[in-house]
Amino acid sequence: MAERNSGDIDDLLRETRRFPPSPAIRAQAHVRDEAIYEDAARDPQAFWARMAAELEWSRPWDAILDWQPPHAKWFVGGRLNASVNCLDRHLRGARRNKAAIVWEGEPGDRRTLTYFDLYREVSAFANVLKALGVRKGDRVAIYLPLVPELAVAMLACARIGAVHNVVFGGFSAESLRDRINDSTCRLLVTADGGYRRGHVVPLKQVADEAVAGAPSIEHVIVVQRIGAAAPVAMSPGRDRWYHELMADAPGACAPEPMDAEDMLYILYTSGTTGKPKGIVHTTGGYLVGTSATTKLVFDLRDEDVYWCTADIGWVTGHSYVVYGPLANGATCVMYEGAPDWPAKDRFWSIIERHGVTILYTAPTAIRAFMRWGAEWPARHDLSTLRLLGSVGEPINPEAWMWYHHHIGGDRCPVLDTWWQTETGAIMIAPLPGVTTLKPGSATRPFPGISAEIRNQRGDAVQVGGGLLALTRPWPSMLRGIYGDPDRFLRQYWSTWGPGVYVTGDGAKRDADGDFWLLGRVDDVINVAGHRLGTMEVESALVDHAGVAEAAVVGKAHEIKGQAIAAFVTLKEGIGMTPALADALKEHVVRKIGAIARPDDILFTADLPKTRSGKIMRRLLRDIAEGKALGDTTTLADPAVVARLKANYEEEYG
Ligand code: 7RM
Repeated sequence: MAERNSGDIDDLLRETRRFPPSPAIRAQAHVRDEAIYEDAARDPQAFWARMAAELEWSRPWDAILDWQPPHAKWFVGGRLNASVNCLDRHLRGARRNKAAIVWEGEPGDRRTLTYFDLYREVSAFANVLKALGVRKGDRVAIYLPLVPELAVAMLACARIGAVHNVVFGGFSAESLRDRINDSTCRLLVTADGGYRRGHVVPLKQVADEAVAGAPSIEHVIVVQRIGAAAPVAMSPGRDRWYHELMADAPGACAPEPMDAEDMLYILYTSGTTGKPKGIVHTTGGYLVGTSATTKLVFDLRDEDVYWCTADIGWVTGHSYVVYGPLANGATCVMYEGAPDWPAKDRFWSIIERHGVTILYTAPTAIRAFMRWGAEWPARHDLSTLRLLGSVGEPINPEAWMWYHHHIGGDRCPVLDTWWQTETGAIMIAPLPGVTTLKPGSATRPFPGISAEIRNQRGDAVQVGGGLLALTRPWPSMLRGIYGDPDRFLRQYWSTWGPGVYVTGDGAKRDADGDFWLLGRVDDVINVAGHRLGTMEVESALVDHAGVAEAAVVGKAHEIKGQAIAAFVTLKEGIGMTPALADALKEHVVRKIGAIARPDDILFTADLPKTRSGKIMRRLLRDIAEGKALGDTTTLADPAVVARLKANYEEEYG
């Protein structure tokens, strides 16, 4: 994928086709005209209060917002329980017997849980957690494949007021351990394994390694996903089987009435240092943000079969596989495995089999489908689809058009949705009944959200490029970084004063007022929709005994959006061999997880540095992408970079 810049977008805009909402979409949409934007802009708090009123509260709020920049409290004094809003609330009417989760395992096994089934399972597991000593406010780590028990465990925590800390099943033992320790979790829920491309991922083994260095863990609950094919060691007294505990757990559990501002979960995400940040989300505002955006962006109706393909280990799965859709009483498809298993039409066969109406996926997946060819979707009946969504990275217009043409057809709007772990919910996206779409643009801020493009001086840019800022608080905003209030202030609220949230993304606004996202402007990279810090990967490399110094950059990649390129200097006497390059890649995988495996490793005697010793990543990016070198005048030794470029081209060019 070609990297985006402002000039490209000017060219694009001249040629871009516009897609106004079709009469069919408009006729049925929840939102059909601009009034919602105007009302929300006139009084954003009143707008959010209307959205909040659609949830069930056990105590009404006293005030909508208490804003002491950058600290916000939403729905002050209000009480509610997230699991009640996702489950109990739907049991009173016809949704009681509606499918909540339609799940497919990678090997082809299937399970359907109705809202009543899910309610019973969640309540029983809430009782299990309580019996093992978990109390309100305690942290529970969850390290599972994409099985229904993952949603069950999250909602069970929410039911009793425990704080979940879900760790993506692809992360290493060390990453899991650090995330458990940072938030001192009492209990871990894992599985004997998961399936990925026909192989068993040994989650329990990794979990054991992590827990060996995590003294706060008292119990490990193990879901039996694999069984006899993957026997696991159970540590007596510490480890318990999920199914055994559930066998005699009562199926009703009184929900804990939570303060709107009580913590719902912590989710770790990469930042600009080597240490991931524990993003804190609270109960009331988060649920308001996720439920309102799910309903209005996806124009959700009771008959929909909704599929967000994200793993629940990422924020997209938290907000748009679990909380947003379940709060709306939706039928949610979940799929455990890879899109090309057993063949490259797995997604399309799932859509056909379950009659999926709404598909929400990532540009990386779409670009892989493009590469595999339109003959794969063409084998299936995709006519049930009526809306398509995209998230995780900038979507290039070619991918947007392919998605539109080969998957959605003319009847489906394609909705690009921009947001972050920190924002909790969608911030910039079209509303399907109202917004004119442009391939490659996330279009406009959701009602009640106020976004601006700012230049380095902090002035708002009406038309043109700059840094994306959010200039008003919103209900689902992060409330902090767990255990690190200073980093919260410094990272997000110090550039333009405590009332303006810094997103870390570059963006451009066109003459129609539409937003075009350009990617990160900091040392965060986005590999296949997964967020990683260059410093994290550098720390993993430097951890290897042979490495003296490392510099990591993201380079444009046709499918993954970005790939990792690492420049490494070795210690005295260590040979620059291909075998060592491979060993370093494995070392990074072991330290962080497979998502962090570098594509390229280039050994070098020196790294390009400024006279003050700062590594110039910009130049390394130019080298990795085979571009002409930018300004090198601030370098201590310009010859270093010229040599490096020549070597890189020899190796990878
Ligand atoms: C939801 C999620 C957040 C970062 C964000 C952006 C990038 C996400 C889009 C996008 C362009 C999009 N959370 N990003 N969505 N860029 N258009 N529609 O991905 O915390 O993991 O990552 O991802 O750079 O800052 S995340």
